[in-house]
Amino acid sequence: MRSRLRSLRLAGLVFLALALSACQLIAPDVEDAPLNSLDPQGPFARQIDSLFWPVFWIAAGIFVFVQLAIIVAVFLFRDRPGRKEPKQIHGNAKLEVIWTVIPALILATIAVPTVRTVFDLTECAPDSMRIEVIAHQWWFEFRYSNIEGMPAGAEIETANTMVIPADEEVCAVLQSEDVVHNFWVPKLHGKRYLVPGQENLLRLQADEPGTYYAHCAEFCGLSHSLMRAQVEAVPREEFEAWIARQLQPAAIPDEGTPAWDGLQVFQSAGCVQCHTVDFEDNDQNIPDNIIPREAFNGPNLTHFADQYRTHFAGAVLPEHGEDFETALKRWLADPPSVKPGSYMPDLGLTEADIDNLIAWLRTLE
Ligand code: HEC
Ligand SMILES: [Cu+2]
Repeated sequence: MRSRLRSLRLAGLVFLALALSACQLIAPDVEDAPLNSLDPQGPFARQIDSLFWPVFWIAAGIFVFVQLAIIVAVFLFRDRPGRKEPKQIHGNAKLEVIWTVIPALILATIAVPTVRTVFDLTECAPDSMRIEVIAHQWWFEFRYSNIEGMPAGAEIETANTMVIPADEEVCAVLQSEDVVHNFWVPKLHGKRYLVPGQENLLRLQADEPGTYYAHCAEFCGLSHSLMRAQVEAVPREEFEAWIARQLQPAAIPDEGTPAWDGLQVFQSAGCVQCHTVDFEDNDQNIPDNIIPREAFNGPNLTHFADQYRTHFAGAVLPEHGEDFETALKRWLADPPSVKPGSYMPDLGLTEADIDNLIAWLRTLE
């Protein structure tokens, strides 16, 4: 008896610890991962929310009713000395009909708004801005083309931060380059899969400017838990200014500066096999990428130091409280030690190489 009580208490403690660690993720003061799906900040998330609560309360009501009925039955009909067997109701047609019809009615009531919401959220508004979201192990890429203010044929590629205009519908066109991933921005919408060879649509809209956190929500390999992103909603003018900045090529640093040395390291250490930087004039001392970039696609670094690109490496660096430069040093020195399995290898860079690379990466605004 005593040992049973003890193991029961232990199980209770383990459960409590798990429950509390889950709350960590949604506690408002944990800047690291404010992934609260009960705090809608846009019309689509609100649509899901206003479906969730009625269904939740109906389910909660049924739960309480069933539990009470069980408790009452256990006490009223428990076996006592001299008690006869209670009346059996097996095969009672009236009762069978009642307890089939009531659940059917409840389910039908829930089904109507559910189906309506599901269909509503499937298709984007025809005039909404389309932004491609491409999942990679373990980071999200965002591509912009055919957007007002962009010349025909121009394309913007960025990573980790998806910049959108606030208070406007954006249609995220979801794709994957490798395995199945899932793009989840809890405050703006529910989860949706990114599937290789298929396009899925996700409607996103934020009421107010702000940063909305995202996370890959499908286990996709070793560093799945380190695959995050941010949606940065900004006022319309700022969005247009951002587009204009992104269309600018990178400047080539002055010779003899640390940034210039950093660019030399970038070209000689193999970085160009996986990373693109779009320069003003590709002939100027800049070799063509040796391997066609489709062979291995790493984040486009042209605007690595953009003001909205506050995080890198799947938006997990810098870690909470760490400064950007320290994190970047750590990353360049040994990526797989930060993200297990990372496709960016340890390239055996010297400390001087890393310092110069950082000096150059800082110029890529
Ligand atoms: C074999 C391919 C490969 C090579 C070579 C490579 N990288 Fe990377 N790099 C990647 C991948 C993939 C990522 C994304 C990793 C992640 O987030 O999981 C990345 C991420 C980065 C990032 C963060 C970018 C962001 O916005 O998240 C920087 C900066 C970077 N690499 C710089 C370099 C430099 C400098 C070199 C050369 C010294 C280099 N890389 C060599 C594949 C490569
Ligand atoms: Cu993933």
